[in-house]
Amino acid sequence: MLRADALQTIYPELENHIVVTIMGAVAAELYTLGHRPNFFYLEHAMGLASSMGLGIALSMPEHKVIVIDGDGSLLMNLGTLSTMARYKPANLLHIVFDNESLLSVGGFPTATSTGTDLAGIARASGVPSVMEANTPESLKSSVSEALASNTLTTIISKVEAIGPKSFHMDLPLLENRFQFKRCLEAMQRQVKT
Ligand SMILES: Cc1ncc(C[n+]2csc(CCOP(=O)(O)OP(=O)(O)O)c2C)c(N)n1
Repeated sequence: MLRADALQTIYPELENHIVVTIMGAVAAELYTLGHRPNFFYLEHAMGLASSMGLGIALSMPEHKVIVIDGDGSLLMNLGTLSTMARYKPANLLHIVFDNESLLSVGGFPTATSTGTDLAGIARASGVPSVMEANTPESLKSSVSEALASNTLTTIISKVEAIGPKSFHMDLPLLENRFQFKRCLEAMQRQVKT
């Protein structure tokens, strides 16, 4: 499965929720499908999109938060699975696109290419719902099921190590940051009124 196709298939599920992605290829792919003020692309801080998503999910329990992660990023911060499982926010969905590669910096193979099983690690960390979805259709149904279930879920999706031709996004990090913060504040105000 191509990650770009997978993203296109689940885009309707993403667009009305808070979304935090890792940097590089997947950020550019989502941005190209259609940027929204409720999307934040966490540049530079590899491995921490899930930590940021966890913090938002805990402080905004009325809203669903979807983290889009990569295998290299998750491998750099495996402790995030234990921390997510410890707090178990029901409104957090963690999608990991596993291309067995550090695609955004040249395609060096990661440990999932030599047998590391991220779904197994997520289960053993205590994440209450772990799914594997390797086709666009199964990913779409897994995402719908996870969002309806109100249960912390990690979905591991194997994808090909193919990214966009250009990673250019006409949205500087600071602009994205301020826009996203204001969007979240407006969402919070709506809950209070
Ligand atoms: C702490 C840290 N180390 C290294 C980098 C450089 N870097 C940016 S993207 C990336 C690869 C990310 O791999 P993965 O999460 O598997 O996503 P993919 O690029 O394959 O979509 C690396 C090593 C970084 N941004 N931060």
